Amino acid sequence: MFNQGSARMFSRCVQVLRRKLQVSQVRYLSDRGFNVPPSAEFVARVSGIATMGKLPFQSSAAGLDAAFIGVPIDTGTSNRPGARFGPRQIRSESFMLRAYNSATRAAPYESLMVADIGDVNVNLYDLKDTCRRIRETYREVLQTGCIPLTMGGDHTIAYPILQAVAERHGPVGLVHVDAHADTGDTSLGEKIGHGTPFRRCVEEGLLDCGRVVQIGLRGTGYSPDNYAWSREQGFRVVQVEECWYRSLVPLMEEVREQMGSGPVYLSFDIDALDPGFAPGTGTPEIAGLTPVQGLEIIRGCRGLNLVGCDLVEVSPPYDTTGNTALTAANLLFEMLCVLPKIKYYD
Ligand SMILES: [Mn+2]
Repeated sequence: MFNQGSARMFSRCVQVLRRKLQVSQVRYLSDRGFNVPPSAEFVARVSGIATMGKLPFQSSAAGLDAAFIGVPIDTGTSNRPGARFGPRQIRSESFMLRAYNSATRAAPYESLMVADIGDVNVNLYDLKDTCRRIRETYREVLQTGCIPLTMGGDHTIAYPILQAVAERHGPVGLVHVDAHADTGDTSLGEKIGHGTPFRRCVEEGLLDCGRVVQIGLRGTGYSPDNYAWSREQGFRVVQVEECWYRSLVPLMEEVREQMGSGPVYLSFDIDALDPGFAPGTGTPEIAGLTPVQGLEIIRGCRGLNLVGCDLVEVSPPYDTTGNTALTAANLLFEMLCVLPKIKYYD
């Protein structure tokens, strides 16, 4: 006979069994009611459908605190193509990710409901129409209160994403990590491309310009002061030479002060990293940041009021080892680990 007590016991046993068995392909919920990816202790790392971090896929952002979302375009790129394959390669390499951050002791899957919500249905033949599709998709995502963690795609996508973000939050602070300022006016006569998104954002009042920092800028320029326009807008520009040979922990203390408590968007172009570490990208520049400095920047965003993050410009055809996409997957996990309301173990 089943009384209430034994029914509870039975349900508890099923839960424990389910955790112990963890049959391949089965996504499960933890006792706490959050999505938790299956552990490679029990489910072969290489098995399963390639969602980001092996999280469940769901088709909308409803009910989520944060969502991974892909924007597979490279039609805005000026040099090497291939970033349209970025989201799927990042997902593939993300199978190495585990559930906890060993360094910061963040436990994202004990505090937020997270899933992979697939890709924006882009138009590969029309970049402006793609921007419209991105804007409309992000509007819907943001309406649910979900924080988007975007896998690019070339950097053009930051413009329509920030249009949707500013519509919801007002002008935002921006932590922009990149080899390039991406503040060009036009390229080949075109206003929309991966070298112009932040100029468009400023023109439309999407950024709180005193709360913008650009980190890692370098390379040859079209004029002696390639970053004059950024500085004129009130951006803080941290050229890569200021980053060489040093920890960026002190810089990030200043960045946190600059950002204050207002909403902040984090946009990380993988080409900020040295091409020795991340060769799979569209417009590489030598003498870049190290992966360690990349981690210091993202971990230094802990405590900010982050309302969205992206990791862009991974180009798998130039990523012969997969390490660029692997780095991108890890950086995206680190972004998840610094979102507001994340639980940390002491
Ligand atoms: Mn960029």
